[in-house]
Amino acid sequence: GEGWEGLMQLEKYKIDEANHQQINDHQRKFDFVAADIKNLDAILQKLIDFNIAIPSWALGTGGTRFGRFSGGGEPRSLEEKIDDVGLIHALNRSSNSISLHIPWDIPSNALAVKAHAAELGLHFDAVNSNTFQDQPDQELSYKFGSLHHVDKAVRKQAIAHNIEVIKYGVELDSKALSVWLSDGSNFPGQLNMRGAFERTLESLREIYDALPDDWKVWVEYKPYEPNFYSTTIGDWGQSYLLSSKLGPKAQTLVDLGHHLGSTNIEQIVSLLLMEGKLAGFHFNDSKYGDDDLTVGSINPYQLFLIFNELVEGMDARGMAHATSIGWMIDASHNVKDPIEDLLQSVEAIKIAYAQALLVDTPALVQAQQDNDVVLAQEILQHAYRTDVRPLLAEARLRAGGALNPLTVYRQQGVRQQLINERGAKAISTGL
Ligand code: PSV
Ligand code: MN
Ligand code: MN
Repeated sequence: GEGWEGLMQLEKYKIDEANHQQINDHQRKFDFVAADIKNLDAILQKLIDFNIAIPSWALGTGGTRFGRFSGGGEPRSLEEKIDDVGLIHALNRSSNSISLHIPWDIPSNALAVKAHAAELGLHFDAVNSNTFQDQPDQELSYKFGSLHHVDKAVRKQAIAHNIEVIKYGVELDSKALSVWLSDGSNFPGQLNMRGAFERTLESLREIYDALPDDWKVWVEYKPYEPNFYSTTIGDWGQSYLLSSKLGPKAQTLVDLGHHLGSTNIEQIVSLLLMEGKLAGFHFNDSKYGDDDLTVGSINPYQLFLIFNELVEGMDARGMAHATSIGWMIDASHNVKDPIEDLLQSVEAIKIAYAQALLVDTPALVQAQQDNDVVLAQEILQHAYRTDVRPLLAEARLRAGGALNPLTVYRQQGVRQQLINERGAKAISTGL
């Protein structure tokens, strides 16, 4: 709408003005940390290039099955969701793509949707299929699963849905289909687990065959929820088995919240990367399970250790950090303004990335070779304990964003403007 375009213009002007006010403070902090960094410009360029996709379902207040407390001004349409991502990207210059969940967000006019996104400097990341809920017009139920279902007719319906999602994605220039299945069982005896796995593989083969040449299918795993006895794609081994049987276009997607407590996720990441089977990430944080909390809010050290494996493993294989795997947030915002939460999440990811870029790799390799455990830990934690926030701010400044996105967002009263335009009771479509 009109109000929004006005806001966007205001934003760029206001961003520059806010940067101007903060520049001296920034420069002092930046000079301090920059003085100790040898390859400073290369690191800043990597930070500038690094973008994280925003899921279309994260712009509204998530809530739980117990309730949903909206903050108001939520996007009422796909167009308004794209507007919100455009705003995030204008502020942080690190969120240049959006990932759609279908049918929560159906791009009925793909050309118009694409053009609208492009105006805001956005493109479309992976498209997500949904066979974990029944839609109102749906013929057969997914109550007992989808791609693993004992009834071939249900499997066919779920396969057809995935192929339809690929078609939407092709129209949007997406390059990957992301599949998460809730298929599983709630009680011992309910399901033949081998049979379920084999049927899932057979169904995925049909979907795989429908992929365009330059596409990938990302197979996400999760140990439990909504099923509480078995999940048919329950861990990285089961996903890896499927993706390796399917072929080179299939890879394993790591959602950080989809692990049992204290799992060593960075080790999983390093081995998937080694095998060329790491599709990418759904970033979030968790204390107990699939909590979908703000990235870096609970265990930022784990996030750093994951990025340490990524940087080391990608450099060893000559992979471009920004483009060779998928980077996406998958979080739910129950008590925070979703836009603020997403700004925090992107910041946390880039902090972990910047810290990993600071690791003195040759020294670490030598310490490992010498079995100098103390020195190895010192090297990692020296990087982790560096305050890299001025590096991120400098990268944003150079990319045309805000030195401090959250401050500008608050100072400008953006949420209030969204409430004025969309209403205090505006509830996001989709999830
Ligand atoms: C399932 O918990 C999941 O992580 C999958 O990625 C879904 O697509 C998403 O959450 C839906 O919120
Ligand atoms: Mn996920
Ligand atoms: Mn999840």
